[in-house]
Amino acid sequence: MTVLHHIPFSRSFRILWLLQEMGIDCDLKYYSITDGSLRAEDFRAVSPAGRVPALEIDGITIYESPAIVEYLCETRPEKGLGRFAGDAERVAFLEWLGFAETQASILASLNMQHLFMGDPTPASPQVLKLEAARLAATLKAMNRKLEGRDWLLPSGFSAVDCMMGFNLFSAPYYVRLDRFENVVAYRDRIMARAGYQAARAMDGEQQFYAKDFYPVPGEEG
Ligand SMILES: N[C@@H](CCC(=O)N[C@@H](CS)C(=O)NCC(=O)O)C(=O)O
Repeated sequence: MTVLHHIPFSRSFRILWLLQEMGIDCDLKYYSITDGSLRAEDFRAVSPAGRVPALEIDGITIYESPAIVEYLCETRPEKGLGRFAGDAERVAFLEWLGFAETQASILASLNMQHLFMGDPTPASPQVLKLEAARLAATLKAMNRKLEGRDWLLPSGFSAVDCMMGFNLFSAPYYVRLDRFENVVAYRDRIMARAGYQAARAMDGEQQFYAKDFYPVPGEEG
């Protein structure tokens, strides 16, 4: 049986979504960022850094979302969601796999500072401003790349859309998306996909965000 170690609305959603796009059934094993379950010894045996996602499939366990994505694409080439060595889009595919984590690491930093830090160590407004600007820069780059395209790769939907697309559901808590019109249209296309909708139905309630938007302190107006 395929088992995805999962936290709703976290990076493990990328894998849940890709599995749905590929038509692979999975069981979900749920964790929480705050209840210590990621620090348990038995989970460390699954994911050494105590992070999700981790995926049990084909008799092995894999952690790190880009590695899982690459493995699923390579072992299921008939699904058409990978771009392999020799393919004209191989380099772009690899770049987006890396870019997804560049962008997600900024989101993780903003999440940490806005949601999980507090008294007695409130986050620095300067750092929050810098991180929001860095996130906006990644969205601007995406917006440019999406000009005249439906999906990140010119040939059509691929696994990198699951990697990058996931980030677009956290980014709007920190940066207004409306100035990135290609990104907004892309996000709408994502939400219309049956695979995305099936994954969302399985995902579970998000427990991170209590507000719709987290402005830079002092720039609330
Ligand atoms: N590069 C890893 C990052 C995984 C990661 O940091 N996941 C977060 C959830 S989005 C997590 O498990 N955080 C728990 C923690 O930081 O303690 C991947 O893409 O799989």
